[in-house]
Amino acid sequence: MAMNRWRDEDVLSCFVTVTSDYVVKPLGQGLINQTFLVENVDNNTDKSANGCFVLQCLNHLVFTQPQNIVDNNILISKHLTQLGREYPLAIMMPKASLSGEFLVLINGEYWRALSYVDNCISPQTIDDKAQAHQAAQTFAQFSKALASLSATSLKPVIDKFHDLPDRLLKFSNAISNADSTRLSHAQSLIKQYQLQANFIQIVNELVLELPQRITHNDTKINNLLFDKNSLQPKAVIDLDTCMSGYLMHDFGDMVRTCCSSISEDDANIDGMVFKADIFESLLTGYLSGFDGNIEELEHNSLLIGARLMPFIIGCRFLTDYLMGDVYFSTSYELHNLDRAANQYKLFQLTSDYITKRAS
Ligand code: GN1
Ligand code: MG
Repeated sequence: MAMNRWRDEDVLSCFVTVTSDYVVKPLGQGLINQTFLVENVDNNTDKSANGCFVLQCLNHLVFTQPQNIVDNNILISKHLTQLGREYPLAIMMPKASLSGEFLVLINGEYWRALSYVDNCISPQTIDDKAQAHQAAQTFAQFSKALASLSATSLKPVIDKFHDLPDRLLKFSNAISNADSTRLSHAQSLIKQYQLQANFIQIVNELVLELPQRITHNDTKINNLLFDKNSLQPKAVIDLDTCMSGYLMHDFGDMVRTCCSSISEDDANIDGMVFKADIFESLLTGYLSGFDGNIEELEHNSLLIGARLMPFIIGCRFLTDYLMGDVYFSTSYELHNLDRAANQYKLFQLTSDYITKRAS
């Protein structure tokens, strides 16, 4: 998807003086915001040094207070910068508009710009244990670096984002209000989710004790950049949902996106296999990134988090299907239903593996 011509002009002219020097291309795979790379057509090889940057249109139906995202980003990037060599990764710096603003409202839409890191890849899957170890270690380093910033200093961007009781309430409201065709298509999957009362209780009891941290909250593997040549981790990106949370959510989302043999969109779920070796590497990598700075309860919670994230996100896909696809981008009618079935299968496979591992 590309921006409309008029939009290119309107938006670009807030950030650069000669708009004809730049081209705008879609960037990344986000389901919520629209992200673009603004490339300087003056063909220099190092894009980051050549005035290239990332431009993002924030979905203000999802992020009802976009200013909070921007304020959080400023705080995080300042804090990480102050850490100097202690934080070894590249930092996504907010880029001000020509009039000095970090968020601009253009034709009813909110736009912001960020620095761009060139010569990187963001993988969709991880097949290699060493890379899994590195990826988990990198997300852990990110949270560890932010441990010296108070969790309450960040503004909440989406209320109750990974709150299970709240997601279940929304799920049950969606069931009550769904149209009959969608409800009948979803019926058997709804029953499966509803059968998990024991698991839900375990999570509800756990969160009463867990400490709040600054977490990333969207640790999909494609939210990490790796250097194209050295394949070393280069940056943690997509800080939109970075706020107060639990480490088990971050670890769980990594497992969710690295340990399934198929993507979250794949409807062929009979072929799904849980990658146990990748799971073990993620766990050791994550713990090593904290270098001992993790409480015992948090450590133990990681195994619950690995089951929780496919459960919660599957439940959100199913809720959205029942509501008529109002939240996640979809490209066909059953897309959210397929995603929900996929995530439920992953929840089952992860749970089976974790049970087997404990015995
Ligand atoms: C959304 O937009 P994206 O892809 O970064 C969602 C995440 C889900 C993910 C599922 C703000 O993230 O919570 O895990 O889709 N982000 C929001 O692919 O709802
Ligand atoms: Mg995201």
